[in-house]
Amino acid sequence: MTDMINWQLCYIGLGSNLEDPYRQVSSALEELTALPDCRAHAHSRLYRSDPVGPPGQPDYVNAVACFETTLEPLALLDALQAIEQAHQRVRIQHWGPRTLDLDLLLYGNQVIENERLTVPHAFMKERSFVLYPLADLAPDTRLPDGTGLAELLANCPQGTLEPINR
Ligand code: A4P
Ligand code: MG
Repeated sequence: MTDMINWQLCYIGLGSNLEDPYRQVSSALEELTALPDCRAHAHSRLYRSDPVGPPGQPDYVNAVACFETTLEPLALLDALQAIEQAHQRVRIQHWGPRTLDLDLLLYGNQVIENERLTVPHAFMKERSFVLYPLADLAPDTRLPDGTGLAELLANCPQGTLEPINR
């Protein structure tokens, strides 16, 4: 029988710069694999990155995960925010330090604009700590507007972003 369920391929950006960021990101990757109605998980290498935003913050650890899901976008956001909460994320400051940040980068080929969700993620086109991990996973990615990842990478130097070898 044909699989009538609508599986959507989604990409999640993970970031942490507090309380053992490598451990925060590693365990969040595990927790993503345990989400209901999701399958075929993969993730990038973990990267160390300089903080974007207010100065004086610790370095970040960033990664990108992908999986297929039948969760609707807002249900997926709820699930991501529940994982953030479980990491006792404290929202002190916009773009400030955080124990775990999970951003929905891409959801299939959809463009989503509502009060809780902007997809593709608003800043993903200009953030090396999103684009390079994404290239580990899916170098041929195209955004819904047709922009190719290769073109975005060409305009976004890797700079000091570096994969972590552990
Ligand atoms: N929201 C809207 N669209 C989305 C989406 N696509 N994914 C809404 C997730 N959430 C989305 O987010 C505020 C609200 O955004 C959510 O309630 C959701 O409804 P937040 O994570 O609580 O706020 P924030 O993180 O302070 O702001 P923002 O704009 O999400 O910041 P970013 O873009 O997440 O950036 N530097 C390095 N090196 N590495 C990092 O990972 N991260 C940030 C945060 C800053 N500097 C960084 C890094
Ligand atoms: Mg965020």
